[in-house]
Formats: sequence, structure tokens, C-alpha cells
Amino acid sequence: MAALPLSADLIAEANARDSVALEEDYAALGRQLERRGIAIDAIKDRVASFSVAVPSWGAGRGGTRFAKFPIAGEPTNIHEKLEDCAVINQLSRVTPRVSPHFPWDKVSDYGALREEAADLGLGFDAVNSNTFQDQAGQAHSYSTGSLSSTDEATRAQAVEHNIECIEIGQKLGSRDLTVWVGDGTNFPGQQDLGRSLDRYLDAAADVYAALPDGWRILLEHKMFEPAFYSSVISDWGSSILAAQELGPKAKCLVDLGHHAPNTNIEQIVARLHRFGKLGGFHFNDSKYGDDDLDSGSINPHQLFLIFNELVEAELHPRDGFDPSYMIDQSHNVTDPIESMLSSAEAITSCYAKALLVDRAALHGAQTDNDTMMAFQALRRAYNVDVAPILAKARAEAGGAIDVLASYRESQYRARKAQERKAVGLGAGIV
Ligand SMILES: [Mn+2]
Repeated sequence: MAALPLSADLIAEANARDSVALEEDYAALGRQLERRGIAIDAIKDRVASFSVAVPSWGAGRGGTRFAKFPIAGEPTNIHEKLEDCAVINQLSRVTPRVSPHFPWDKVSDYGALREEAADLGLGFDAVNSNTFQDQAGQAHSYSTGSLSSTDEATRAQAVEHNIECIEIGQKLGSRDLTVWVGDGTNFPGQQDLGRSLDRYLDAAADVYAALPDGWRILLEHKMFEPAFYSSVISDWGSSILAAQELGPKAKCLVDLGHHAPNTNIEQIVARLHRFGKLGGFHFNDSKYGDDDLDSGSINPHQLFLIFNELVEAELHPRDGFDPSYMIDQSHNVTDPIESMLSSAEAITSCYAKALLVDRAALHGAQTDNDTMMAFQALRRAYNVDVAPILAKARAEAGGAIDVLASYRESQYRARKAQERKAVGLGAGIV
């Protein structure tokens, strides 16, 4: 096995320094939870088995449509991205899978790429197709849309690309294809709203037919952008109707930034689960639109309420409930490794808090229509500082008690700045 990017000694030394305080905090929290009838070790074990994938494109600095400001030492290819993802997993121990994007992550030998990732302690999560931009030398432009284009040859090209992504995913050990299309319109009357969806469904059925056994197609909806008047798969309603029409291997993927402001996303989660169609998540946070800010940075309470529904779903699974959890963020002003470390902690923290909810008290209060006590069942769990549980789970798995401090001590980015070639300037949402 190749050497992992960070020295295990460095993590162990930092942990030795932090372990006395952690043990004190963990014991104190353990006594507090015990008074509520909760065994802290059982929660810690469930936290230890939680994982969330990181996106290959999240390893590089993102940008807006105005500008991108690269940092020294950021990755320029999938190999360097994998190395950075390995750093995140080495420290956090909750991100053992990478979600690749094609054609951005194309290589000539996917078997070798899979081995390279395995040597870094990583596997591959959902493969993401890209029919929202044109590539050099492409026969047909996606300027008219992709799976919903009025041009038959363009639709066929988009179908073919998605099937190629499935084939690559098979070589990488993936089992999900995530499909987000930018198809839509900017002007009333630009396209027929009904016929656009018909064309999308016909083309998506061709992709669906190519899914191997055990595979799923995850339909990712988004209200607007790049299309600003209408989008073909604009919301969870369009998504679930399309998934139901396509068949049992089609599920819906919820990107937290793809809704109208103030949308009750936790209710969408409950609805999709009710009909067995909740297939995955793209975690991020937003203030205005699809901001792709760090998970939990703006509205951690909403993230907790979403996990509250996910824990309910775990307890009452339907149709093999097995969502693919993934971070999908654009790191425009931070070191992407630090953002994903912080985000993985925020996401896991909300999962841990949701596990602390006294479900019997919650359901009892709901049945009795005791509104205040139902709310308090959630609030009591949300108010717990679960940091010692996460840190203990990480340390036991060989990760860092203080992920950001250990990362900074490692000087990893400064070393990569010496080794890697500089990234060019430019604009670009990733
Ligand atoms: Mn997304």
C-alpha cells in the first residue's frame, strides 16, 4: 500500500496532546446523556459507521461566474484530487469515498485509478455525468439542452455520455449514476413545457435501460440556473414523477441548495421517503440560492431537522432505504480541504444530534398533541454539544481529534504548492 499523504505520527502526536481533555469532555457528556437514558458509546458507534462522500471537483477552488481565485498547491487532475481527498479521510475518517465527474476526471485506465484510490484508503461513490457544458471536439452542442433537446442527435449524444459514465462507474466500483441537467428556458414560449419533459423522459428511459443490476439512477432537481425561466427537472415533484415513470432503479437526489428560499426541505425528505424514492443527498448550505456554501455554515438547524427525518427513515426503511450521502460545495474563499473537513464534521454532528432525539417522547407528544414537548424533544437533542462523540469516534479510527489543527500542523498545502503546477485564472462555477 502506498504511503498515505499525512504522517500517522503527526496525527498521533497531536492526539496525545488533546486526548486528556477529550476523555474529560467525553466522560462528562456520557454522564449527562446517561441521565437521559442514552448510552454514549452506542451513539459513538453509530457515528463511527456514518460516512459521506466528497466530490472530486470540491478538492479544487471553486469560483463564481465572475471569477475564480486559485490557491497555490491546489490539485490540477484526478490523481492530485484523490490525494487531497485522502487527506480529508485520514483526518476525519468519515469520507472514505470520492464522487467523480466526467469528463472532468477522465483517465485512460480506470482499473489503475481504482487501485490508486484503494491505496489511498478510498473508494468511489456515485458517478456524475456532465451534459451542461460543451467539450472540445463534441459533435453536438448542448446549447439547445441535452436529454430534452429538440435535436434528436443531441439527445442521443447525451444518452451515450450517460451510458459511458455507467461503464466507467462499473470499472471504478460505483453503483449510482447522478444525473443533473441544466436543460430549461430563459424566455416564456422558448420551449413547450410539456414536450420538453416528454423528450427528457424518453431519453432518460434509454439511460435507465442501460443500468446494470444493483445500480441506481439518481435524478437531481434544481429550480433555476443556468435556465432562469423554467427548468425541465425543477423541483422534487418533477423529480419523483420522473423517477416513478422510469422505474424502481430511479431515485431522487436532494441538493440542499436547489430549492426556493425558505423551502421546507425536511418535509421534502419525508415525502420522498414515504414513496421509497429518496436516493441521495448533496450537502451544502445557502443564504440566497444555489450558493454551495459549507454545510451547516448558514442554517445548521435545518440540517439537523433533515437528519431528524433521515433517522426516522432509518428506523422505518422503505424500498431498501440506502441514501448516497455526498458533499457538493464550491469553496471559493477557503482551502477546499479545510472546508470539507469542517463540513464533514457539521454533517456528522447533525446526524449525531438526530440520534439523540428521544423518539418515544417525540412520538408520544405528537400523539398527545403536546406541541411544546414535541418541540422540546427536538430542541433538547439539538442543544447537545456532540463534538466529544465525533472526536472520540475519529480518534479511535486513527483520525485526528482536532482535524483543522492537525491539518495546519501538517503543512500539507505548502508542500503541495512546491510540488504542483499552478492553476490558471478564470471563471467557473464547479
Ligand atoms: Mn448538486
